[in-house]
Amino acid sequence: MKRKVITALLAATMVASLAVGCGNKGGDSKSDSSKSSSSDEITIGFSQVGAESDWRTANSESMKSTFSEKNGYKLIFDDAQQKQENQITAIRNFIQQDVDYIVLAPVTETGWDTVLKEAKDADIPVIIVDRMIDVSDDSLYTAWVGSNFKMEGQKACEWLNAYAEAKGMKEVNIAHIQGTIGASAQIGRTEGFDEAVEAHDNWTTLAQQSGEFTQAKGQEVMESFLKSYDDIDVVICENDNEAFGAIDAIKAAGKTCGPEGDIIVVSFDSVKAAFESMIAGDLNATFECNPLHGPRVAEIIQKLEKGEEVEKIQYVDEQVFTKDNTTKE
Ligand code: GZL
Repeated sequence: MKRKVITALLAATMVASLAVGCGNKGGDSKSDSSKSSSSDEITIGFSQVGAESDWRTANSESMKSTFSEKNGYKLIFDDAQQKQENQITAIRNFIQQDVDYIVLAPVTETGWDTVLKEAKDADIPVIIVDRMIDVSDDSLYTAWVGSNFKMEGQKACEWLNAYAEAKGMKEVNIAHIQGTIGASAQIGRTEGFDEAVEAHDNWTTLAQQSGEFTQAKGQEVMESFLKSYDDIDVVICENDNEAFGAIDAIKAAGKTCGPEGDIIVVSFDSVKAAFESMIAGDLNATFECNPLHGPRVAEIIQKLEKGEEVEKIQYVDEQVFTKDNTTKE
C-alpha cells in the first residue's frame, strides 16, 4: 500500500515539524519522520469484465503475470461476470482498501461517472483498459489502453471485399453476430461493418443480433439465422468464440463453411483456437485484438510513480490472420 505509507509519512513529518515549530513538548518528532515505509509494494485493484471468451482469459493472464508480487505489486483481481453493478461494487471496495491504482476493463461505455468521481475524490488514479468509457469529465481517468475497434471492423470488411471480388461473388448476403451491445468492441466493429455495407451496393445485411461474445450464444443466434435465411454467404462474428459457436451451428444444419465451404466465416480476436479453426478449414479469417495490456499498464504506472506525464490514449498494435499466414503465426 505504497501510497498510504507515503501519506502517513507526510502526515507524520508535518506533525513532527509542527511539534518542532511549537517547541518540543516531549513529542518524539524524530521517530515520526524516521519511520521507514513498511513496503514499497504497489497495490492495484483490477475490475475485469468476466471470463466470457478466450480473449478475456488471455487479457486476465497478461494482467496477473505483469502485476505479480515478484514484480513489486499486490494485485486485487475482481471478475464481474459481465455485470456493471459488480464492477461498481468492486471499485468501491478498492477505494475502501485505499489501493494505489484502480484498473478498469469496463463491460460497457456508459454509467461510470459517479463511481469514478468517488475514486477521484479518494485521490486514486484510474486506468481504463480494453473497452472505452463515455464520461462527462475525462479527468475521471488518467489513461486508456486498448484497440481501435472501428479500424478492426474496417480491416475485416476490406478483406471481405477483396475476397468476395476474387471469388466473383455477385451478391454478398451477410449475417452479423454482434458482441455485447454497448461495449466499445461491439460499437466500433459494428460501425466499421455498417459503413462497409453502405459503401457496397451488392452487400446485404440479412440479420444483426448480439451473441454476447460467447460461444453458446453465438451458436444459438446462428441457429436462428439459418432457420430464417437459406442464402447466407457470410457470417461476421464480433469475436472468435461466437464464430466457434456459429461454425457448430452451420455444420449441425448440414452446411459447410470456410475457404472451401458454403458460408464464409470472419471473426475478431485471433486467439489460439482461431488459428486451429483456420488450419481445420472452418474459419476464413480472424482480425487480431491484442489482449496483452499488462505491460502497457505497468509502463504507465511506473511513469506515474516517477511523477511523469503519460499519454491519455494508447492503442495496441494488431494484425489480420488468414489461412495463408496461419501456419507461420
Ligand atoms: C475486445 C474485447 C472483447 C473481445 C471479446 O477488446 O473487449 O471482449 O473481442 C471479449 O472476446 O469478450
